[in-house]
Amino acid sequence: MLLNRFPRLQADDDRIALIDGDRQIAYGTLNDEINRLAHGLLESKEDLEEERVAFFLPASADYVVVMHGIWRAGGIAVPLNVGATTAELDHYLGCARVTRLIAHAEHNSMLGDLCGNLGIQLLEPSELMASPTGILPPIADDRRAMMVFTSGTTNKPKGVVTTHGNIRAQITVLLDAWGWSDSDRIPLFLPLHHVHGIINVLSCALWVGATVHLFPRFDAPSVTADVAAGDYSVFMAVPTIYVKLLDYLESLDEAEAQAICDGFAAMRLNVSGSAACPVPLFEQWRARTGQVLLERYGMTEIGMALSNPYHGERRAGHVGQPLPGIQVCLFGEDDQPIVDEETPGEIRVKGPNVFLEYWDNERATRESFRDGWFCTGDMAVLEQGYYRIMGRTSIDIIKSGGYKLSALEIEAVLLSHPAIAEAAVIGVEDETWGEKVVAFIVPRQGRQVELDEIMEWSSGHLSSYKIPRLIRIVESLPRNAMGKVTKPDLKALLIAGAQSI
Ligand code: MCA
Ligand code: AMP
Repeated sequence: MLLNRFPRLQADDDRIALIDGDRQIAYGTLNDEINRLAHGLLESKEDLEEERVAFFLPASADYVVVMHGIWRAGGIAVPLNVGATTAELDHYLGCARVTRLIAHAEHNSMLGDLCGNLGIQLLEPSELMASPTGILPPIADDRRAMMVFTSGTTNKPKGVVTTHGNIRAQITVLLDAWGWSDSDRIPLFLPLHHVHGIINVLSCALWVGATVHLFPRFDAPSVTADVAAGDYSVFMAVPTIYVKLLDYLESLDEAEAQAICDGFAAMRLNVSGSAACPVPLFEQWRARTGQVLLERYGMTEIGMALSNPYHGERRAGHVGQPLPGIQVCLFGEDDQPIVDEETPGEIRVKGPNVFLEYWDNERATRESFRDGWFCTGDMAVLEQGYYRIMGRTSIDIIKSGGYKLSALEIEAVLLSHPAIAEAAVIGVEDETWGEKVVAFIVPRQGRQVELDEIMEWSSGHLSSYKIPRLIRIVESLPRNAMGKVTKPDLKALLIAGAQSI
C-alpha cells in the first residue's frame, strides 16, 4: 500500500480540514505542508526506516502536519503530552530512543537541556516545512507508524506501537459504524497524546474529509459558544467533560443555557467514552439536550472494540456490541471462553485494530496476549445482547478524568521523596472525575512530612492529572499474611470516613 491513504489529503481538495484559531486550512494546503515537512525530515534519505520522531506540540495545524509528515517519510510518530514534566519526558524520549524532537521555539528552555542530555536534535516545524517537495517512500501496511505511551501495571508507562494498517483499521471501522461524512464538523479539545483525540476525533474526521475545530484544551465557555452557534454536527468527550458541561449549563441564565442545549440537540451524534458513563449522567444529558449518548469502549492498544449502535437502542450503562470485523470474547479465570450471558469475564480482543507490540518490551507484549487474543484487563458481562463493563482486573489501574493512571507510577514518585518510607495509592469513586487519586504515606522514622511539600514534589515529577488529590499520613499500611498492602482495606477505611488508619 502506498503513502497518503488519508484519501482526502490531496493536492486539489479545497474543503476546510482544520480551524486553528483564525486560520482555516484546506485539505490541499495541509497536504502540501505535510509533503514539505516529510521532505524536511528526510533530508537526503529515501526513507526514515522507522526512526522515532517525537513532537511536543499543542493541538494545532502544526501538530497534524508533523504527525502526517513523519508517517509519509516512514518514521514512527511519538506524540508527547504537552503537560508532561521533564522527568516524564525524559522517560518517553529515552524509552522510545527518539532521535529528533519537534517543538515550537517557545519551549526551547524546557526541552533544550533534556534533548542535549539525550543526544536528541530539537527542531521547529517551520524549518522542516521550508523544504521543497519531491518523491516520498512507499509505506507498507505492516510498518510501525505510531507510539503512544500508556500506563499499566508496571511503574513506568509503556510505548504502544501501532502499524499503518492498525491505524487504518481503527479509523475506518468507525466511519461506517458512526455515520461519518465530509459534511461533519467536530470540535477537538481532548489531549492529543491519546487515542481518543488522535483516532476517534482527528483521524476519523480527516480521513472522511470533515472539518475539525482545534482547541488548545477543554474550556466550557469557548466550546459551548460555538455549539450554541450551531457550528458542529458531532461531539465526542469523556464523561468528566459531560459532567462539567452540565455544571456549566447550571451556572448560566436559562436563555443562554437553552441556546447551548439547542446546539447539542441539533447535532447528529454525541459520543461518550474512555471511562464509564454513569447511568444518571446519561439520563441527565438526555433530559437537558435530548441527545442519547452513544457510549463505546476502547483502549490505546486496540482503538475502539465495542460500541452502542448508531441506529438502534443505545443502552445506558452498557457499551453495546463488537464493532464490525473486531472479535470480542469474555474469558473466565480458567482461561476458557464464556458462552453464557450474565457470566462475567475478562474482555479479550482480536482483529486488524490490535496493536503490534509494547516498544522494546517483548515480555510485556508476550504476557498481554493469550492464543492470539489481546487481554485487556477489563471485566465485562453480556446482558441481553449488550456488554456492560464491570471494572478492571487490577486495583492498580485508576481512571481519572478519562486518563488511565498507574498507582505504581505515582507510588514510585512518592517513595523517591526522602521523608517517605512507604506509600500506597488508590482510586476512589468520584462523581466528576470517575475516580480521584488518593495516597497514603508512612513517614520515615523521625521525619516530618509536610503535605504542601509532598504536593509540590508530586507536581515536579508527574503531569497534573496524576497528582494525588488527597493525601493521608498514616503510621502503617494494612498488609496481608504475605506482606502485601491490602488496598481494598484502605479503600474501605477511607469510604467509611476513618480519620486514622
Ligand atoms: C484536574 N483536576 C483534577 C483532576 N484533573 N481533580 C481531580 N482529579 C483529576 N484527574 C483539578 C485541577 O487540579 C484543578 O483544580 C481543576 O481540576 C481544573 O483542572 P484542569 O487541569 O483545568 O482540568 P480540566 O482542563 O478541566 O481537565 C479536565 C478534562 C481533562 C478536560 C476532563 O482531564 C481531559 O481532557 N481529560 C480527557 C483525557 C482523555 O482524552 N483520555 C483518553 C484516554 P483547581 O481548580 O483547584 O486548581 S483513553 C483512550 O484514549 C481510550 C482509547 C478510549 O477509550 O478513549
Ligand atoms: P487507555 O489505556 O488510556 O486507552 O484507557 C483504556 C481503558 O479505559 C480501558 O481499558 C477501560 O478500562 C477504560 N474505558 C474505555 N472506555 C470505557 C467505557 N465506555 N466504560 C468503562 N471503561 C472504559
